[in-house]
Amino acid sequence: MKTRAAVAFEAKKPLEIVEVDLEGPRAGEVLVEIMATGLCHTDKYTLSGADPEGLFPAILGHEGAGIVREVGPGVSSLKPGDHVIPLYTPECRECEYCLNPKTNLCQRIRTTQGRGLMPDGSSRFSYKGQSLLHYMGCSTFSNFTVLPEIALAKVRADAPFDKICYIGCGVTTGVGAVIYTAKVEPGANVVVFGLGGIGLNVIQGARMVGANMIVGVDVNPDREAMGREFGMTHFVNPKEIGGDLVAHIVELTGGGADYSFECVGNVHLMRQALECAHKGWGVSTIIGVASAGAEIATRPFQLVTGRRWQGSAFGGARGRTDVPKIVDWYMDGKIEIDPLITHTLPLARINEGFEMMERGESIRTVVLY
Ligand code: NAD
Ligand code: AHE
Ligand code: ZN
Repeated sequence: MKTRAAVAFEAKKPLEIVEVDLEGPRAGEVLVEIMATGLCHTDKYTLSGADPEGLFPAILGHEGAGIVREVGPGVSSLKPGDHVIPLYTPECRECEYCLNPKTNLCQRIRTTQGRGLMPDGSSRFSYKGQSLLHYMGCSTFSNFTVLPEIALAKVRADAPFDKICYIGCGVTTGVGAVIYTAKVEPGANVVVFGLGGIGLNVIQGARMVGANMIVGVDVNPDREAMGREFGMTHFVNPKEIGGDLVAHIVELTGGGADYSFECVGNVHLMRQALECAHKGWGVSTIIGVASAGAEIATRPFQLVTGRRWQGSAFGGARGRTDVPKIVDWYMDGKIEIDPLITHTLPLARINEGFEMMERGESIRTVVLY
């Protein structure tokens, strides 16, 4: 079939909206009509050329929601008409990783996914006879896409696509990092570095579990108002405090954060986030994706004296199990999504969404098909 897509032909170049060819689903695969997709900072990172797994030409996008239109042979858990959210972290429920309760990182199709291919090692997309690569197993910047059955969460049919697409990455990553990865307890003091599409969801996750202080750190003063709306109790702009940021946060929190989160992708902030964690027990979680070649550093004494450093991918969520629950939380009013979607655009204007992200004007832009 033909479908409209925003294609990344090369790194650092705007996406081009063209009609591409899409092959139907093979065994274990599903054809999905994407109804809406969010623009995540990770798409921009890959387009920048800094991602070692950023291969071109490709169809980017990994934060979508849509409807199953056709299933390939052997697909048993989904049928045409089902509403779904694509999962860049699949859940096969059979691999060594899925069977270990300590991780959400299903590895069943990780190798081919990282090479921009379907599990059988081929692509379903092409343009003028040239093969186009998939991205993060999702390629939601195409109106129709093909995914493995294990990379789709079935969700309730009354949830609006233009909001729940954000659960495909940002919401789950932020809220999940608090609940599933860090397991923040009621009464904890939490510090969040970076109040963008991910950090604001960390804030609402911390509010949801009953955190005490929720400190937001951002160089963009415009982020303070939204942070407070989502439960932030204190705002720190590093540009405005005189002196050392870590010392400032340690003092503000009465000894350091019980839990800190880095939601920017900056290795210097990762260090500050670790070092502002409380001596003896503070846990710092890295969410931000740093450029290839970047490395983190700290004095090992920071860890010897009881701080712990960890990371979180897709909020530690097991997609097919947890994503439908997070959709319920949204529909039941337990978490908010609507105010974070600051802009909507048609596919033809998708590049404007990345420009607004660059200028710090948007939290989330959603493309509506
Ligand atoms: P975003 O651009 O919406 O937000 C980034 C925020 O960081 C902005 O508010 C910006 O003002 C702030 N910031 C930039 N430099 C800063 C500094 N020096 N000090 C303080 N604040 C600073 O990005 P996003 O969509 O929220 O994504 C954030 C990061 O998380 C990215 O690196 C993205 O790739 C990553 N990410 C990781 C996962 C995962 O599963 N681990 C999932 C999604 C996104
Ligand atoms: N390909 C990059 C790493 C990108 C990365 O860390 N991705 C996160 C999700 S970001 C979503 O916006 C992730 O889930 N990582 C685990 C995994 O298996 O990819 C690089 O630098 O190589
Ligand atoms: Zn993302």
